[in-house]
Amino acid sequence: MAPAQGELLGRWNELLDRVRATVPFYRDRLPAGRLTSLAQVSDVPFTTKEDFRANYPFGLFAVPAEQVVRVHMSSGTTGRPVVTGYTRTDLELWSECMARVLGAAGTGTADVVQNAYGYGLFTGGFGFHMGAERLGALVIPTSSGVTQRQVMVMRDLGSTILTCTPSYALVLAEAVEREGAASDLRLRAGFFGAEPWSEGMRAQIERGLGLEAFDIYGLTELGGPGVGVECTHHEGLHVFEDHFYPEVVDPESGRPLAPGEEGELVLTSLRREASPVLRYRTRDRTVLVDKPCSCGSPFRRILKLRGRTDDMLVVRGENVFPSQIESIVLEVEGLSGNYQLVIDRQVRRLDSLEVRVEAHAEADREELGRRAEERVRDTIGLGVRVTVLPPGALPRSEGKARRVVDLREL
Ligand code: DLL
Repeated sequence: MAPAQGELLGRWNELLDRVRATVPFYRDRLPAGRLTSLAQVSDVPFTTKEDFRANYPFGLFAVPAEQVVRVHMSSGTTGRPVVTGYTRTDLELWSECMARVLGAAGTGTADVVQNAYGYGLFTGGFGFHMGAERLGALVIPTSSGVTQRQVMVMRDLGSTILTCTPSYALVLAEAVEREGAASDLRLRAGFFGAEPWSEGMRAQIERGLGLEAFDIYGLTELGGPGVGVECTHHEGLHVFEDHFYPEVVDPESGRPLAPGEEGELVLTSLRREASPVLRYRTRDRTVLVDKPCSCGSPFRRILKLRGRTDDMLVVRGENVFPSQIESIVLEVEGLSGNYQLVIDRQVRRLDSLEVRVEAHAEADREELGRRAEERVRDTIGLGVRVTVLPPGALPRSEGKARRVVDLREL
């Protein structure tokens, strides 16, 4: 059940007391006193990735080292990694959230969960593993990669649920097609997240693997996957509000936005013991929806994430998000979800954006490219070059895909 306002306020105050007593970083910056209404949450200072880096590795931990039983890390592309810790209770809470995630597709003891998220420092592998075990499903910990073996396992062991990044799901779909294995599969649902993906990509994955695709969101700073998941209506992700307090703010001013307005997601972990985090600026763009969902869940939704504020490309002064281009290009019949955006600045020192995208099969690639260019121009008013490549021409990813190649020397 989603907590009532009074209960939430109690949790906030308990959290504030706890971190003031245990984490010098929070003690020094939090306002004194207790909150008397949730409206005062916006007076609590934000926490950022830079704060995690500045307190690397254990500076933000709120329990003595003896109580920490696990850490996970995310490296990102630059700088010090983010470290997050778990007590035994944290692992329990996390596996409870992950069981709920998998429960969105009714996962149970009869299911065979093929977990192709990476095991290791990345939170994806272990998170899904614990959730599936908690539900009593059979877990196959394939981890990511070794694509041919994934297909073999899927077929021979009768996997019913697949968990991996959406870009890797596409790679698996291609492999299934290559091997003509589709009719031997028992897959019925998949949980895909860890990177932005569009509705067009969902359609390709569902078609290629014969399953219902659920979007799942989370991040290392908040303990990994399991912040929220779609229900079978697929109209946004329900945030587990008994564990996480979501807000959407204006990315520039930090001002809280009303439900329905698009901005940056800010998250607070209400219960984590080892690594609590208050008002974390996720840099992820979404909309908070406070209308009830027809599934009857008490938890509010965030709309499918639209990319990160720091992924925004500025091309000739226009703001463009890779996921926008992805959805537009995928509306062109015959193009696949394997794409890359290449930005360069050569001709008369103007930025150029080239979309490299693969065709599904033999096709008139020039004609497809022209159609995609037209559609991008009509939708966002930006002139781009679309180069359509034969199937298999672009690099494949086993985890998060690298979508943007920036060749500008800025
Ligand atoms: O990606 C945790 C995770 C694992 C989520 C497995 C879902 C499934 P990080 O490596 O710390 O953690 O990356 C977190 O990935 O801030 C988003 O930018 C992005 N991201 C995660 N889930 C989604 C999603 C894991 N469903 C960062 N849609 C986040 C869009 C997502 N972006």
